[in-house]
Amino acid sequence: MTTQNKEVTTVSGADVDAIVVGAGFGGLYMTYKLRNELGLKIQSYDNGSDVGGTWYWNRYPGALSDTESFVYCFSFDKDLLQEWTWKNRYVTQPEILAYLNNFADRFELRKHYQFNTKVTKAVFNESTNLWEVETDKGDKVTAQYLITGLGLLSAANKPNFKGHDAFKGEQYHTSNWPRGGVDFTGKRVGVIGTGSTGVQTITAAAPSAKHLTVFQRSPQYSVPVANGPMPKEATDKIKANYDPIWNQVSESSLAFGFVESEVPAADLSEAETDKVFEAAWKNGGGFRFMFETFSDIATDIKANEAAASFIRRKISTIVKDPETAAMLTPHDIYAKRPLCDSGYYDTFNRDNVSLVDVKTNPITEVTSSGIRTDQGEYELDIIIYATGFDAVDGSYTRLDLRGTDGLQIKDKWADGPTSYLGMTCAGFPNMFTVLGPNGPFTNLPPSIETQVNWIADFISKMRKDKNAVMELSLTAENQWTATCSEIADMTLFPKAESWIFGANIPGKSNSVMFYLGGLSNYRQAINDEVASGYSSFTFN
Ligand code: FAD
Ligand code: NA7
Repeated sequence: MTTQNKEVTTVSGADVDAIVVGAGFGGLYMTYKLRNELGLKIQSYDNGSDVGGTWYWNRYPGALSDTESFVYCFSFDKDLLQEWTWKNRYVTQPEILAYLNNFADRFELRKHYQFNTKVTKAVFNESTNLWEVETDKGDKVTAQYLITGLGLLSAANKPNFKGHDAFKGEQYHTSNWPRGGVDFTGKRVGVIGTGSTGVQTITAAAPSAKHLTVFQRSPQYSVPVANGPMPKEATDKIKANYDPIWNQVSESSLAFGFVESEVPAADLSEAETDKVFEAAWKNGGGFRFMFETFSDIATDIKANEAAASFIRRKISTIVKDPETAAMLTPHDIYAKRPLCDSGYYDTFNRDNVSLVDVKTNPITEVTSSGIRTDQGEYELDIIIYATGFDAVDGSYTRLDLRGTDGLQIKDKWADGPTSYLGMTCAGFPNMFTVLGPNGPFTNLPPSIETQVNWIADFISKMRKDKNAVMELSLTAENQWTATCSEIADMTLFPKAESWIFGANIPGKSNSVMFYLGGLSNYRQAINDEVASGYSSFTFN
């Protein structure tokens, strides 16, 4: 596959037509669309030293996608779908990174990137109608369009524990893991955090550490994924059926590659629901456990309790020490992002693993030799922060990003981030956000592809019509935010405190950050905007 070398034209006196920030799924595909298909002159940046985004940074042990491999990829290149063979049912971090590297090579995308470069400032100049972008390497570049693929889980949340700099051992955040890996052999390792990342890290690190201490603030519900090699026959079947597979994905809500249940659990007996849950658990339920078994686990409190109760009983069966089992058992609603694991609860049966409750006894400080709570000090050689992300808007509010009238994005979003369709923002002309706030909550590559295609079509239309500027109406943005809130309120997700609503960051406004209406309805909404002649926008 070669790059299409279409003629490059730069409009409006800008240095380049478009600046793309990010080299994950979003930034790479945007770069491909704008350069290879539309022939725009572009400059792309990433602060990593190479492509991969999430999968470049999150190299912690056990890092695995919770989406099955056959749909954690791009769908547009039918040849690539046939040529690329996934090794396992769920994709490990090295395999996804290899896939994205191959994607960048295939379309010769690296030459459009400047790596090791952080975009620090982007200001819209109203007199020239151009974005003026600055980087930490001293670049100053102007462009008609600014397209951000900053990632919704890329700004790390590292709690500022008293004394954290005094620790004499090694300390790492999972999202900035050393490229050469970390050797746990003979080491006393402490992991803070038991979300998706913590669960994966703990399970993978336990066998090699001398001792692993898990600092748990909130226990969570987790379901095994039963990862393993993809049998050749299964791969062949998928490859022969990719057209219907992608049709099903785009017509589904979650885009996870399975048919979501339409059967409610609320009126069934415990014996009836348990039978279905047991089968899902055995087959490696993962996300399927919440969404393929029954239709109402995320919306009906009784159905939710049936699923939660099943997982609680599993914990008490798997974990041998009753005190540890009790600490690991959540009693709240099952409405955070569902966790998937590869033997998490069983890990606590190991002699070298212990659990510390830091909700009852919070971490008071990091000392030179470990972690201290009111209960005492835990001596450690390595501290791992699996404490998550300032999700969705975090990578925007950490930037000096200004629209018209000097409006700073962090001020605009002080009460919670807003957008129209997750892709455009009032007061920020000619800026497009891939996976911006209030975009779809799904398996993400299909949503990324959908958004990038829409943005590329939007830019094509503007070029065809010789528009210099697009500006979104605030009314459209407010309506979209209201729609996202209304849909979220129909689910149980706002009732749980998690990053999905910004509740994990102290002081952050707790607000809706996703469109929970599903990919199919989302596609309808963005197509309606096009069909209306982009009526939510004004053009000059
Ligand atoms: P990213 O991959 O996050 O890329 C953003 C890039 O932008 C990064 O490289 C970052 O360094 C760069 N960047 C940000 N700000 C700047 C700046 N100012 N200047 C320069 N560069 C900048 N999603 C799923 O659908 N299924 C899963 O199973 C799944 N598992 C996940 C597991 C982990 C551990 C994590 C962290 C995320 C997971 N996700 C999963 C979400 C995942 O982030 C998306 O699937 C997808 O990779 C996002 O791609 P992206 O291009 O939008 O962002
Ligand atoms: P999460 O889901 O936000 O989990 C972070 C964990 O860290 C969670 O257990 C937190 O406890 C814990 N945490 C955070 N701050 C502290 C402090 N100060 N003290 C103790 N414990 C703390 O992040 P993940 O990285 O696991 O997952 C986020 C997404 O990224 C996920 O969807 C993956 O796909 C990748 P809490 O629950 O807040 O009590």
